[in-house]
Amino acid sequence: MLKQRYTVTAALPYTNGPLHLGHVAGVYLPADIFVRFLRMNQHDVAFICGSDEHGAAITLRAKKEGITPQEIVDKYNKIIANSFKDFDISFDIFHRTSSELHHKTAQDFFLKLHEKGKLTEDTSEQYYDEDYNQFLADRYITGECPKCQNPNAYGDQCEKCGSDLSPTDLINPKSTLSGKMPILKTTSHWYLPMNQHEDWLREWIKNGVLDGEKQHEPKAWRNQVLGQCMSWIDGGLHARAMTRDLDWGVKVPLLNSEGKVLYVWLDAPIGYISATKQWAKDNNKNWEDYWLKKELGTNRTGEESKLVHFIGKDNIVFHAIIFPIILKDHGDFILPDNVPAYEFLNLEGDKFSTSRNWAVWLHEYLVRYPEKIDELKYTLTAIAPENKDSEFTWKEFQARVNNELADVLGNFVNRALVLTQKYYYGKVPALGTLTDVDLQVLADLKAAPEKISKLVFAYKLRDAQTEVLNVARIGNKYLADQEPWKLIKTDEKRVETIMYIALQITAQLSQLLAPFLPKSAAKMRHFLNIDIENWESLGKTDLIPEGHQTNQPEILFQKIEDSLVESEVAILNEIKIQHEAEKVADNYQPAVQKENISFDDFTKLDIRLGTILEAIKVPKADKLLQLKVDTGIDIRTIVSGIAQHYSPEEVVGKTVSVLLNLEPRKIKGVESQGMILMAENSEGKLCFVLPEKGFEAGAEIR
Ligand code: B3M
Ligand code: ZN
Repeated sequence: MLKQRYTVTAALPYTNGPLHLGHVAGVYLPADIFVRFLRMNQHDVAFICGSDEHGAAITLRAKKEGITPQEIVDKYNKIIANSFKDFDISFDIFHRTSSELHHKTAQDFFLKLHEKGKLTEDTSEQYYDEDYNQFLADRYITGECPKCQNPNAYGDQCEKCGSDLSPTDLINPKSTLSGKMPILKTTSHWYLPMNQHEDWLREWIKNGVLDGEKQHEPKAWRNQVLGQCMSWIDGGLHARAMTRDLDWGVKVPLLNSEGKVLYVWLDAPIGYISATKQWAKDNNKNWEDYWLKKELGTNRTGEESKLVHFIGKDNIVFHAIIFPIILKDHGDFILPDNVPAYEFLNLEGDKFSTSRNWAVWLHEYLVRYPEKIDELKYTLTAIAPENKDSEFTWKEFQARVNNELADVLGNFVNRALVLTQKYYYGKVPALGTLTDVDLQVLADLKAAPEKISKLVFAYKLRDAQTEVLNVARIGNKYLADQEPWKLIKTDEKRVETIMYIALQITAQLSQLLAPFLPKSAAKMRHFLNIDIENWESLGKTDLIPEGHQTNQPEILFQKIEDSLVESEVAILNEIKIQHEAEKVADNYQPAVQKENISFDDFTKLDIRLGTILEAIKVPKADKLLQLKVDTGIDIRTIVSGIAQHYSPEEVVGKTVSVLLNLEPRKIKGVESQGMILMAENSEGKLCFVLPEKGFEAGAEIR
């Protein structure tokens, strides 16, 4: 195959929070699979990522956590970089946009555009928060969306209807800093006149043609990406400010521009370039090879690189319209060959949300299940939101691991290797006469790599992974049909051929699997005692030759127990309950009496005094205490959300009011058999409802 150079980028995560499974499924994992596949095919790849450390996402988070933006980016850069490393995402570099090299690269880029007259300076009235002495752009301002009436649209975008907005479009604008209505004040900025770029963009995106030359294959772009781009362009592009009045970011490198920084969407994508520069410097490469047009540069070698941006769907316009305009305006750079954008992943029926803590956080998963990395990768690829939003549930995770990884893949590999140990002390037997079934299996095996390659190059990684698993299915069926364990008694020669073929299937699987499940593939190579990792070795029928010594295998995938699913679902339920409680607290109106109930209804409640005998904190739940309570009729366990009001020592020995006949339910894996009654004041403070002296456990309350 002709070798190609690739520059593959994965969206730079904002350092305003840790990564959750949605980020992983819809950007980083597919990018990693694609890159591992390219490397196995000996293509020359630079796999680039880093943290996006500027923009309102960062400064607003810093304000929320009460620490400086620098502290925020340092904190989350570390968490994010570590979780990528632990999850085995194989970036060539994970850089930072706070680095000096990046600031300089972004500033030079801006200056080049400025010198070439590609930016226009314009003065206008913009919203300003007088309490904070700050202009309000992007996420610093909210208001009602003029298109869909969403009351919480941002100054740059309405997340509900997806419209691109500017702060002056908002109805009833409000500062997110002071919460007040802002005033209008004059300021000047540099704008990118995107309206002047509609014609070439249309031709380039729709037909793949740039300056009369074929650049990319538009059919290879995802429909959603083409659709979103064309709807933007057809709706008419507008000039967009490329600078902001802020003190956090890359300073505008012009005279009289104090207090101004580059717009984060001019700054962050250039982060791909500065990261490549740093990587090239550290590895004796030439960054220009990966970014410049082929006729440019000094000591460049070979052909133009193919630039591929893996992103989430909310970043399409920035990567497929704005960044290409900037690259073309600059003049020296290649434009993306493809922009594989992912839809969103949901979690157990709801959107992932950092602010509502509705998430499975990658770094927490890695602490809880450090030995289950490939299990998560497999599931996330199987459900990746390639064409539409999709959903992660713990139940599906369990089913995918148990029914597919363990029962299909693991089972086949284990059978093939264990039988080889048993019959031949681990040595690959000889290939004898082939039957029609053998020939068919070998033909299927030969066809698989090409099929999978095509799917990978079409960015259909879900289907590609399914095809890999189908090879294991072929192997399982082959062994089940041929039954070597029966034949061994009657036809030893035939069994040699069967096992030879089964081992070739196993060896192919160890290669086909490598981009998707690198750790398991490495284990398989170890079982097989081979060290190749090369796609081009595939399709051969003698990947491991007769006489080759294999090793004793181990189980590849442990099954996922129900208890794991239960405890994970319980953690999420707890978050839901907390939310509901917060919602109730928000809507709490003590002055209004609830609807009347009948006396019969009341007598259904079994409320008594109970004495708390023991109390411990529930692990990983900062609001919960697990109590042992003497109710006068029994001693039972009750989980109570009072840990932020009382310490375990404070509650032991207290006699309190308890609702006994509340249906038992599991909280964080512990069954709670009742509820401690608490009084709550308007500030959300809790206290026990206590009896007078002399009243003991078991006394009924009615
Ligand atoms: N930081 C936005 C995001 O996380 C972002 C991407 C930058 S890519 C240059 O959605
Ligand atoms: Zn809207």
